[in-house]
Amino acid sequence: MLTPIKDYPAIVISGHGPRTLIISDLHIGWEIGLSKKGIHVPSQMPRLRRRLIRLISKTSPNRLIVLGDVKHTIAKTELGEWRDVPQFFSGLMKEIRDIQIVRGNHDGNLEPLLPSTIHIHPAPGIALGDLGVFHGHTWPSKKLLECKTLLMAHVHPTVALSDTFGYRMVAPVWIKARLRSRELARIYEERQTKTRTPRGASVENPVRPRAKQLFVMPCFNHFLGGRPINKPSKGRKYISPLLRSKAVDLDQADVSLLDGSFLGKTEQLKTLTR
Ligand SMILES: [Mn+2]
Repeated sequence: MLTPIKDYPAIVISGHGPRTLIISDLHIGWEIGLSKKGIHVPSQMPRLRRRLIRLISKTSPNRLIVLGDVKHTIAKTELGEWRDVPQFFSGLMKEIRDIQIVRGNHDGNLEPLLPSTIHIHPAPGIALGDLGVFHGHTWPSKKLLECKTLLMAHVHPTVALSDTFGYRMVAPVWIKARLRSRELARIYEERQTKTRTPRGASVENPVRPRAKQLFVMPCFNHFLGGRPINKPSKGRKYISPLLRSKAVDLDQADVSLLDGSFLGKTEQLKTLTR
């Protein structure tokens, strides 16, 4: 069972294996990047950690999964991250022992910063029963397509609503979209042919996706902005191959705020922003 936690960008998975709390996109150290531009903000890590500890005591999970982008710099590691990332996790280990990470695009060279008990899974994701979870900057693994439901992060979805006075409200949202299994199968067969099969040979294992539904989760670091799902962004495509593909019906996706209120379909919400 999937239970989004009211007022938090977090979801609890129960009913199969350990009760699991999933969050994503911590981006620890984003404020370090700001200081290079002359904007000095104290480390926000302790506040992020306090918020997560509150969430853990509220939901009592047996396992925590961070769905990618633990730190903010991409390949290298900033000096401040050498301090903040280990401190974040050592504080957290006192609250919950089973912590796992699915690698995001910002998680290069993450291993030296983490306690050795934290397991890092590759970016194409892991299956938790019938739910496949992955970060979203790469395609999910073929195995994940056999899960009924997929959950990704990475795009930090928000909604932007503006009125005639020019005021604009931007809020993080959950997205629930339908997946077109046939289109998914076609894409994966094409990829399989390109990468492994010698030319002319038939595809050995046809892909039979069962995945019908995709959830896109909001970013845990509330100091960061996001991508308004309902705002056309001149020529800029989604930074996620799955969301860019025809396998996802994004216009007909359901959009909800963190408190659970359902706002409407993406297509309708496009008329409410400028
Ligand atoms: Mn990402």
